[in-house]
Amino acid sequence: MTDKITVIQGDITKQQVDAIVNAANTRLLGGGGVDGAIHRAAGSGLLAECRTLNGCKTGEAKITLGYNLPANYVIHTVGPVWQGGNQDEDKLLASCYHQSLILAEKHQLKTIAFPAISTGVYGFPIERAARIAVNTVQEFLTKTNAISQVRFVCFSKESYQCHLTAIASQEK
Ligand code: AR6
Repeated sequence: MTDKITVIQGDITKQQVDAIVNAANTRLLGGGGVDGAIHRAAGSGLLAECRTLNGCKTGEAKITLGYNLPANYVIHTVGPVWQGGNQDEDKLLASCYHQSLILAEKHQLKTIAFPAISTGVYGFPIERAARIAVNTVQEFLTKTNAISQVRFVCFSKESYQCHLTAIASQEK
C-alpha cells in the first residue's frame, strides 16, 4: 500500500497533482500559513468561489477549482485547534484526511497532496498529527483503488521526518 504514498519536504502550491488540500478555517475566506500561500498562488478566482461555499465545519471538506495553481482542484478542510487532546482533536483530524479523500474519490481525482493539517497555527503536536495522517490515509487506500497517489508535502524537516517515521512503523 505504501507504494501509493510519498513524503516530500516542499511547498504544496507547487505540486502538480489533481488536488491539493488546504488547511483552512471555518470561514473559508483565506488566512495565514498554507491557506495564505494557496490563495496567493491560486489568485482571486479562488476566494470568489470560496465565498459561495458558506464556510466549512471542523473535520469536513469542500472542493473548488485550482485557478492559477498547477493542481486542478483545491480541497479545503478545517483541522481542529489543539486544546490538549480531550476535545476530539484526534478524531477530527482523522476526519479531515478521510473526508478529503472521499471528496477526491467522488470527483474521480487520482492524485492528491496533503499539508500537515492543524500543525501550524492550530498547534496540533507534529508527531501525533503525522501518525494520524498516515494511519487514516493508509486505511483509506486499503479500501479503494480509486486514488493512485497520496503525497504528504511537509514544510519543515521535523514534519517530514515524522511522516517518514509514521510510514516506517506501519510497514513493520
Ligand atoms: N506548503 C506546505 N505546507 C505549508 C506551507 C506550504 N506552502 N505553508 C505552511 N505550511 P497552518 P493550521 C505548513 O498554520 O495549523 C491559517 O491561517 C505549516 O508549516 O497553515 O491547520 C488558516 O486560515 C504547517 O506544518 O494551518 C487557519 O486559520 C502546516 O502547513 C489556520 O491557519 C499547517 O499549518 C489553520 O491552522
